[in-house]
Amino acid sequence: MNANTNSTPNLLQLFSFLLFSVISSNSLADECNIQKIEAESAVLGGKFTIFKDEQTSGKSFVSTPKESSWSLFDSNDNHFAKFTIELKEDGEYAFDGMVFSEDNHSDSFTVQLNDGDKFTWDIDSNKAWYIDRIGDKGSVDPMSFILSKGKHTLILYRREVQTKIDYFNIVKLDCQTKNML
Ligand SMILES: [Ca+2]
Repeated sequence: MNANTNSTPNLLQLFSFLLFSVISSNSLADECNIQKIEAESAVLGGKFTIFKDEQTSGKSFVSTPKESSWSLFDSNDNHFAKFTIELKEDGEYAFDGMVFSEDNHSDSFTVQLNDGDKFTWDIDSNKAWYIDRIGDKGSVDPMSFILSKGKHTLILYRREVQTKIDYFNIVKLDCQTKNML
């Protein structure tokens, strides 16, 4: 005879769960990866080199070799990985890099998007591959960019030697669809 005494709480729990699910799915729909770009597909200049690693995406990553001086804080235009990306629509975008740093002497790139100011992208020196959204150590980190449909250029310059990148995802922050890949 007590079989129905818990029916009201159960319905409330179910309703709460469904409401949470709807809110969660809506927030997820606000952001999506629209393109994955392998670092090894970049146009490389100077000391930037493709390294083979079976554990990485495409079995390769990009970095600069160890040198006598680890600190090259002045961005060096001769050493770069240049990506040309093409966006299908206007929007707000971010760039998520799969990166690796062995220590705090190998944990940053200098970044330039199109003709914008160069900035320092600092990553965690945690000796593990992880995703880090591109940001400016000196101001906004992570960053997003309002970009128009069409071609754009993203350049990573050498700043600290041996900072590694496997690939990056272009993320559309105002994404309303999951089927843009
Ligand atoms: Ca790769």
